[in-house]
Amino acid sequence: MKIYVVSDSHFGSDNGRIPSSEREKLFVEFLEKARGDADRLILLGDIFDFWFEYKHVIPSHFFRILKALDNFAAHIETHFVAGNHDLWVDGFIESLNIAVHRDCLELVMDGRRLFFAHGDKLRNTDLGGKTVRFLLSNKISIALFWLIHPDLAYEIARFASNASRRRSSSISIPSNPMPSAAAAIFDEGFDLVSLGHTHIPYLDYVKNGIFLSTGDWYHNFNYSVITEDGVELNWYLTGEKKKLKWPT
Ligand SMILES: [Mn+2]
Repeated sequence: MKIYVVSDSHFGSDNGRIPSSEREKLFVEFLEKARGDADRLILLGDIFDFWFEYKHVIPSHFFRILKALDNFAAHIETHFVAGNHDLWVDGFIESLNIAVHRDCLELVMDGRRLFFAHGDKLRNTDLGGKTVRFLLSNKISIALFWLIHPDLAYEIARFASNASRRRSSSISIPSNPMPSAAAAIFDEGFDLVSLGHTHIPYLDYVKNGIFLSTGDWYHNFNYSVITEDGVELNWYLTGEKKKLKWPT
C-alpha cells in the first residue's frame, strides 16, 4: 500500500516564484507518474488558492487541473481534505469521485493509525487563515457570495487571499512546524500526524510516532509517500528525499 500526500499548491495564485500555470503543468505530470505507483492520493488542503462552487458554473481557470484530477480519481482512490483556502466544497469535487473531508481524515494501514488534516485549525496564531475559513464557513457570507457574478467573486477572493497571505507571512513560523496541539493527537494513539498549511517540509520522530509536515507544491514541490515500511518526504524537482522507518 502506497499513500501519496500533497498539499498547498494554491493553484490560481500567481504570487509565488513560479506561476500557477507552471505549477499546474508539473502537477499534471506528477499525477501521470503517480498513477502507476500510488494506491491512494490525499490532497491535504489549499490545493486551490480559492475555491467556490456554483450550481451551473465551474471556474474555467481550473479546467486543466480538474480534468487531470478527474482522470486520476477514476483509477486511484483520491481524498480531498479541505484547507482554509478551499473549504467551500459542495458536491462538485465529490462528483469527480473524490472523497471530501472537511476537518480531518483518519486511516488505518497495517495496524497503524494515520491522522491527516490541513492543520490551520490546530494553530491559534494564524489569524489570516482563520478569517478566510470563517468567511467560507459562514452561512451569510456564502449566501452573499452566491449573489455576485462569479468573475467578480473570484477577483474579490483573490484580493482577500493575498491580504490574508500578507498577514500570515508577517507571523514568524518556528523551524519545527508541529503545532503543540498535535501532541494530543499522538496521545490518542496515532502513529502518524500529517499536516500541511505551513509550507514547511518536515519529517521527524515524535512520541513513538512520526510527524509529517507535507511542505508545498508552491516553492518546494513536495510529495510524501506513506508505506508499511515508513514515511518518505520528496522534493519533486530535485529528487531529494528524506525517509524514516516506522518506530518499532
Ligand atoms: Mn492553509
